Amino acid sequence: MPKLAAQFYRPQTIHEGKLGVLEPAQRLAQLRQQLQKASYAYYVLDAPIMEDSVYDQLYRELQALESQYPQWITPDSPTQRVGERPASQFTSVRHRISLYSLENAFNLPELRQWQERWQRLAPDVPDAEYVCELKIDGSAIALTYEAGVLVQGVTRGDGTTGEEITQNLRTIRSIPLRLALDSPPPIVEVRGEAFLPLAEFHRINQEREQAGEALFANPRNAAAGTLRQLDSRIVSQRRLQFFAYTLHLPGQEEQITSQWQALEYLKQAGFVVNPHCQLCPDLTVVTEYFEDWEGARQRLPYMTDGVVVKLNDYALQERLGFTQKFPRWAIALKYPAEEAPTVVKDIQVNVGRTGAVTPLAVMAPVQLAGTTVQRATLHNQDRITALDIRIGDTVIIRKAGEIIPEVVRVLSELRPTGTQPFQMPTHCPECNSLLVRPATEAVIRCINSSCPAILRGSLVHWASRDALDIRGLGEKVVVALLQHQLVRSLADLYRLTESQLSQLERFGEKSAQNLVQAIADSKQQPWEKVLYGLGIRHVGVVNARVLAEQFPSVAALGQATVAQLAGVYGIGDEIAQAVFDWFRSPANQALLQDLEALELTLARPQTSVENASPRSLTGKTFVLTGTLPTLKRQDAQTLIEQAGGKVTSSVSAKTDFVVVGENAGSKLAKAQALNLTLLSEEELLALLVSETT
Ligand code: 1X8
Repeated sequence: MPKLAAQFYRPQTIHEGKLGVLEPAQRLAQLRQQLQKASYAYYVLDAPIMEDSVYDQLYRELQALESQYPQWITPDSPTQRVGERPASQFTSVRHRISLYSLENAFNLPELRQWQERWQRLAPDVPDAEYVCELKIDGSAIALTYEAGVLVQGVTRGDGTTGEEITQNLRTIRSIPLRLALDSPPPIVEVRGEAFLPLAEFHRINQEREQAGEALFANPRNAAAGTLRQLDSRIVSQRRLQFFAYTLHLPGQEEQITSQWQALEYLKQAGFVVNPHCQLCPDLTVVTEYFEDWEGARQRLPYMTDGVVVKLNDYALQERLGFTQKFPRWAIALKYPAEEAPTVVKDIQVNVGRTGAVTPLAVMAPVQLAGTTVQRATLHNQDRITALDIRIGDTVIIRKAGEIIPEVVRVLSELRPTGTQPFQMPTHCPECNSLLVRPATEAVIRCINSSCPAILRGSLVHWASRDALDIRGLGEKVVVALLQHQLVRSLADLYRLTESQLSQLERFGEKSAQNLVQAIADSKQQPWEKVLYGLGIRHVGVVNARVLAEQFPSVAALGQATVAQLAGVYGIGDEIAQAVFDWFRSPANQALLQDLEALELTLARPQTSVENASPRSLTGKTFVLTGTLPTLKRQDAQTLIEQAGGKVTSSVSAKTDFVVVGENAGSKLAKAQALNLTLLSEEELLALLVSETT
């Protein structure tokens, strides 16, 4: 067992000599029990009760006794977790009760359709309680206990027949070898998911990399591969874990009448049940659970790929029964896939607005996390070389959060013949200057300040949504403007005329008019958006907002020293230096003078009370529940955060405000029980306005 810093439990017998006054059989039983208790406290309760060295000593004593009296070794003895000599192969076992797979729903409308379908079969049930559980991305396992002792563990297999891997499963510390029940039933079957925590997955892959072995593609494959290891000593070195979620108690059906009770029973019996399960009074609360976990699951130490929604009541489950393939009373509501295979059709080299030269894979279009993707960043030459990505390769791409998708690995067994390793160019594809690689960076750069790619990128960035938000000024129009030499700087945009724009291909009178208007309108965009639009290195949306708040005008920001800049909360030395340097460039000074003359907003409004007390929602905690009349959840959250507030997913006594929309569920009930302040959308907006004007 790993090191503990807990209060120590020292069984007295340890100091009484090997056997003390006990008979060997009694001592064996006592040791088993003590070690089981300690192991349960450590692995299941996460609350250690015994020091490592004590555990080890008792364990060795048990081993010694067992080798002396092998006829008394029991299958639930802690020594049986270590793993045995390799098996030559696994035996196939027919499941006593089939393991069904779950029907999938890929969005909330499909969830509602499922509800409508089961309700048609039970028209007298208006709506029912559901249990929501996180869908763990691991391997499904069925465990059989006879008289409370683990006798068999089987993989899911095809649902009818699986492989007997009892010896491997015994190595999993969160699987009890003996149930923690006083009078265990004659037979129990428990199902659940065996999985590898992410940290353990990375550790195993690191070891494999060092040993020159093939890497596991993901934690699910690593868990499945580990469970099918013939040598259970290897299994015991990989810290698999187990969450229990299904209980079968043949002949004792009246004892447990709902899934929620079953989870409770499983906990009592010594299993780990995923702590994030929730009993939901209706489908609206199920929806909230699904939405809340979409983001929160990214912070869990294991992989999940959706939510399993089950009707809680066993009687209703029984009434609905099964289709050929699925239970009708449960469904897997999946989060959009974040990884998908596709083929690299080309590798392009892009020059960004900072001069950074980045390779980009152009791929066959593929659905990923709910959108169609055909480009992925390849980062830099080092990354391409490490993964050996070539044109023609089949690759796995991944999207994590808002970031552009990236290639995570190459399926080299699918590589066509005649491909070549990819090499980045030595000269800029736009202006043919020699590219340089700064000593401390992995990127290569074009350092020609008049490289057309830099101006193009700056213009596209200036017009983008988070910057000046100029509708109708996308990449294609920017390219056309540059080709016709209509603009040479950001400021030139504000001198464009309708007649100039009408020269451009596919530009009618109306669209020319609209664009000129949109550009003129952008002069009203606030100082923080202009600052972001300038494209200073390291100054993204958040830093721009922070800086614009601290420095009320471009003049104030331009005069700030590096130390003053770095003194702002959230602004590090590197950012401070980048801002300082940007203002020292004569070209940038000229640009600012130009923009000022054109009357862009380069300062905060003078009269606003915002200057006196901005962000007065600082420290306030909000919870959103139900559907708001006009605002999307994300928009409401952004508004609150912009005003300095925090949005959390669960209601507690620490919550300051609960914003309540239509069909609000358990969160509303809890908020009322806690006597918290409830707000409608209208009241929220009023609060935001009164805080900022
Ligand atoms: C599969 C899974 C289920 C649960 C969690 N993770 C899974 N991978 C659960 O019910 N908590 S149920 C299930 C199945 O029935 N195929």
